[in-house]
Order: sequence, then structure tokens, then C-alpha cells
Amino acid sequence: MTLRPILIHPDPRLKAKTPPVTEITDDLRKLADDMLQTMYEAPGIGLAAPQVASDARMLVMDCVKDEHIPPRPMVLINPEVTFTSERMNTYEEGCLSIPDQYADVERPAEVTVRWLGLDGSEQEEHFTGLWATCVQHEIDHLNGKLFIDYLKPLKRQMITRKMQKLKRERARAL
Ligand code: K1U
Ligand code: ZN
Repeated sequence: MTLRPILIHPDPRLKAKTPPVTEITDDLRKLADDMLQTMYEAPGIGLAAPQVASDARMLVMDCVKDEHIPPRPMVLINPEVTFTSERMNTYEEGCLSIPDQYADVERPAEVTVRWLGLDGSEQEEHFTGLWATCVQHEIDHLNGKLFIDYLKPLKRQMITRKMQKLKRERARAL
């Protein structure tokens, strides 16, 4: 398994909609393994392929935070939301592509998602709580949308400027 660098906003690759995966190949399985390792190492609870510069329509997540509960790494290929609750939930979200910035985002509290597993089988699951927030945040990434796109323009601009500065500083340090 290999750690992959995570793209930082702003980057055009984070704004593109990913096309569906048409074939589950060894390269895709390797990408899924690398994404899980990269997510755990960050650390994060989710990661979408565009964040590691891939256009595969695939995300990984594991929202188990309690060290007494075994980890639950999930890989979702071509995820589709098939149900959203009317009830909404607000969570202070972060993003590995927008380090150290957090903001409240309101989303449906519960969603049902259908996807393909790495073995090609169709799966469907109802998500609640942090899992529901995380899977929606990651599916947004696959559609070129970031959590800051839900914020007021001024706040979004402020965060974008901070990220531009961070990228300049990181480039200078190389
Ligand atoms: O997609 C990403 O950038 C990952 C992101 C997912 C996410 C966080 C919060 C709400 C919705 C989706 C993260 O994992 S940010 C890091 C984070 O939330 C976290 C890190 C360590 C422990 C617990 C949470
Ligand atoms: Zn994110």
C-alpha cells in the first residue's frame, strides 16, 4: 500500500465530476487500498478519489471513532443516493483538501446509498449520524462539490485565500 498526496483546494481536479467506473481492475483495487491507508494516516473518516488526483468514481470511509469498536473500512464504487430524509442535521465539517478549516453544514440526516463493491456486487445501505454526513460529503467530492460551496460567498472566499497562501508556503518549502 502507498500513501498518496492529497490535493489541496483550489485545484481544478477537485471541481470536476467523475465519470462512472466501467470495469473493476487491479489498478482500481490498488487505488482503494492506497486511499484507505491515506485516509487512516491523515487521519480522516473519508476520502474520495479526486482528492488523490484520480477521476475514479469511488470513495472510502470509516466513521468508527470508538477504539473499542473494530474498524469498518468501506469502499463505494459508483455510489448513488436512493433516499434522503426530510429531517436535516447540522455537523461541523472539515475536509482533508481544506486543512484546518471547519464550518457548519446542513444536510439530510439520513440517506440510503446504492453502490458497487470491489467484487462487483451491488450493495445498498441506510446511513444515519456521522456516516450519513460523511457519505454525502464524499459523494459531493465525486460531483466536484466541496463543503465550502454550502457557505456564504464571503466565508468561502476567505477560506480559499487561506488555502492559496498555504499552497504558496508549501511550494516555497520544497
Ligand atoms: O473528504 C474528506 O476530506 C475527509 C473528511 C470527511 C468528513 C469530515 C467531517 C464531516 C464530513 C466528512 C475528514 O475526514 S476531515 C477529518 C475528520 O473529520 C476527522 C479526523 C480524525 C478523527 C475524526 C474526524
Ligand atoms: Zn472533503
